[in-house]
Amino acid sequence: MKIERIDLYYISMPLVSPFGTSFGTQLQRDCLILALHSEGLTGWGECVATNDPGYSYETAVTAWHILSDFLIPAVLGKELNEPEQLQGWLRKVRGHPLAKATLDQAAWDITAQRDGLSLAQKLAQPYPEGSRECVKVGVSIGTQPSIAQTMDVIAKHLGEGYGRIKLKIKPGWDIKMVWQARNTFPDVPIMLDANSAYTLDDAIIFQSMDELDFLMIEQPLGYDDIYDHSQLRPQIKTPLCLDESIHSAEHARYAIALQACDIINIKPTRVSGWTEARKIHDLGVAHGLGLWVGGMLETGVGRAAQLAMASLPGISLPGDISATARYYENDIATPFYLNAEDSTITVPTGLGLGIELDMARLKEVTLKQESFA
Ligand code: OSB
Ligand code: MG
Repeated sequence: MKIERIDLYYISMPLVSPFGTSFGTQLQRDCLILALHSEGLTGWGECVATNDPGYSYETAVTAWHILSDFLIPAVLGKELNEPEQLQGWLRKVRGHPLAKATLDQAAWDITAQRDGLSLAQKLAQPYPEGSRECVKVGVSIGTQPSIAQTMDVIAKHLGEGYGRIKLKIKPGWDIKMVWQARNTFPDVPIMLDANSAYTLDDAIIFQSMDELDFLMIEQPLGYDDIYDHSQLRPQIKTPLCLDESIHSAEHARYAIALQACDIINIKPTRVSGWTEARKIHDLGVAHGLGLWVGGMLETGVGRAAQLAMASLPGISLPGDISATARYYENDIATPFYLNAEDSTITVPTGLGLGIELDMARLKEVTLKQESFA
């Protein structure tokens, strides 16, 4: 498939409620949407870099620059047979995994469509078990103005049918809040995400949570650290999960060698895409790690691709992949719904991502558009 044309959209969409983390609060989500055209088919990708460099050094603006000046020129006109070829073409560009993953997603989508497969089926080809029809999901709850409001938001999402809750923590918004959550909801699977807000000197804070039976603590230490996490892990009972500091299968290998984590949050977007995410999946399975698929408040475009990743057989824990209504009132693609009876979302079965873009809505939220041919 010759890569004939690529369209890039910079979009901005209002979130249904503000999302607070240790690096800031978001009311509006900026991201990029990419359309890759070949042989009458269109593959879609979403770049999850947002307007500020809080989670990653990449932003929607740096991703636009890296995509339009380097990555798109490196792939235009190339003959795409399988999506695994793509990373070789992008290798000259150091870093910028979120920008690279945008093209990677579109390449997986379009080749799955060509093969007459859903993205889940295409990703699952190496595994005799195949992919799952439904994936277990939970909801990630941002920091709230008060502990009482946090308990209300947890209760609301449990009422909607979510069976696993993730709470964002940061210094000053941790011990009291999480004790209250455990006391109020003694049987609910709860996990914590610090988004790199602590240092090794804070070990005592995590030790004070040892008896609270949390599923995991995600990325407590530096966004680029692996070593200090390996020092923290034997000091605490709660399983340790890495998010921010794993950018490749190589990083996963370092983390395994250092015994720095029990669990990896696989965000395909954070590791340059689905090819690399599957390598981490395989490595995690081989070493007995817990694995799950995280999110970045994706639109339906990114959400469909998260669901396909989460359908792979080694994914063992519920993902941060909630129903569309938890993020957007009016999305740019087919909405996803929660199966409330078992806290799952059904993986799309259509070709590729298996979604339909609402082009009118996409235009409405687009701030900037450019085509490359
Ligand atoms: O650390 O997992 C994270 C959202 C934005 C940036 C980072 C993270 C998150 C989430 C939300 O936790 C997950 C989701 O529901 O998409
Ligand atoms: Mg995280």
